[in-house]
This record gives sequence, C-alpha cells and structure tokens, in this order.
Amino acid sequence: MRINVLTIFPDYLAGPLSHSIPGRASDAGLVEYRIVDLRDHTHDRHRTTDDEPYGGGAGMVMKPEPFFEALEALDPRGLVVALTPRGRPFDHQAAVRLAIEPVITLLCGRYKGVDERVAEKWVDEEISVGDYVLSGGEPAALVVIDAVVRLLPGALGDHESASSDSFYERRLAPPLYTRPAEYRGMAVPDVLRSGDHAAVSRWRDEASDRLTRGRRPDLLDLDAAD
Ligand code: J9N
Repeated sequence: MRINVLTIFPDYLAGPLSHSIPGRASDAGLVEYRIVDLRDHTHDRHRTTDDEPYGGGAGMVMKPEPFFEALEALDPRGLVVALTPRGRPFDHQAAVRLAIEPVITLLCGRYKGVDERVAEKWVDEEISVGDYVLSGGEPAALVVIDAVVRLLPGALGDHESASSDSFYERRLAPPLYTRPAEYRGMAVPDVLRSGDHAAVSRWRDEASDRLTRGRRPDLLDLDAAD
C-alpha cells in the first residue's frame, strides 16, 4: 500500500511513522509513506500557503494552489481523503475500507480550513477522528494511518492479533493481566491461571460483554452495525 500525506509540517509526521507498527510495516515493505511538503508547491519567496478569508472573519484559510499543484504532481493519487471535523466519523469499519485501497492520499489542513475548491475538485471522502478541534490535520492523519496500517496483512507480529482488538467485533476487549500473580495486594483472577482454556474463554467473553454494556452500549446496537 502507498500512503501519501500532504502537509505544511512534514517533520511532524516523520517520528511517528518511523516507530512501532507503522515503522515496522514500512521497513518490511508493506506500506510506503510519501510525505509531500505543501510549501514545495508554492512560488513566492515566503512560500505562502494561507491567506485571509473572503468575506472577512478571524483566522487564515489555506490557499488552493499548493494543494492543486501537489496533487497534480502525485502519481498515483488513489483515494483522496481530507481530515476535517466535518467529515464522516472514523471508526474500525472506515479503517478496513481504507486498508483495502492500494493508494490513499491524506490532505492535512489547518483548523480554520482549506479553500473549498480543494474539496470540490479533489476530495473523494472527508474523515473526522472525533468531535473536538485539532490545530491541524496532522495528528488526525497519524490516527488514520496507524489504524489502517495495523490491518495490513503481516503488519502485526505473531504475538499480536487484530482480531482480539477492541471494535473488531463491535465489543470492547477484556481486561488483561501479566506477572506477578499478586501485586501490591491485587490478585490476578484465578480463572486466568487455571489452565482451563474454555473457562478462560468464557470469562473473557463475559468481561467483554459487561464492559461493552456498561461503557459503550451503542456498540451493541444492531442497527448501527450494518
Ligand atoms: N476531527 C478533527 C479534525 C480536525 C482538524 S483537521 C484540520 C484541522 C483540524 N479537528 N478535529
């Protein structure tokens, strides 16, 4: 898979994409990140990427030209996705949809926004990572990339599994324990140390159920599950 990212902060993305699962996946050749600096697609001395909004108001708006020219220079572009609070809420299902694309291009703007003509001409899909305001699309792009890349075949090690993650089957993952069996007076549930795999499986299932019903009953709503 190839993931292109258009941003005015290319350095912001480099660290996270070189670490953990996104970093290992790229080392293994499962994914290639191409980070495009929008300032490389400006023509003035100050490498200007924003300007005042027509109609007035506070804050600056990102100019269309750097996005247009950066996108025109990209081949292939694949599915073009803009990160924005007005987008469709990002979830596991959206990550699965993106993970089957051979190429995606993520557009990072700043909060006040991007000239609407960019969306009109180029954007296939708008995604929001949550109902809160970020200063720019970069952290949202990293969220999307991490969730997508861990779904690529071979991205997770032998001791990891996407199928036991929360949300894989619209339920929260059960609590986990490791050694020591007792720590500061707090014991690991006996059943997990019993060696009875069926009993362990039952306990985890019930714990998952209790957690999901208590904290995220919306996940159990069948209408929302398609
Ligand atoms: N969900 C979400 C996206 C954002 C952005 S995109 C660009 C700036 C801010 N905030 N919240």
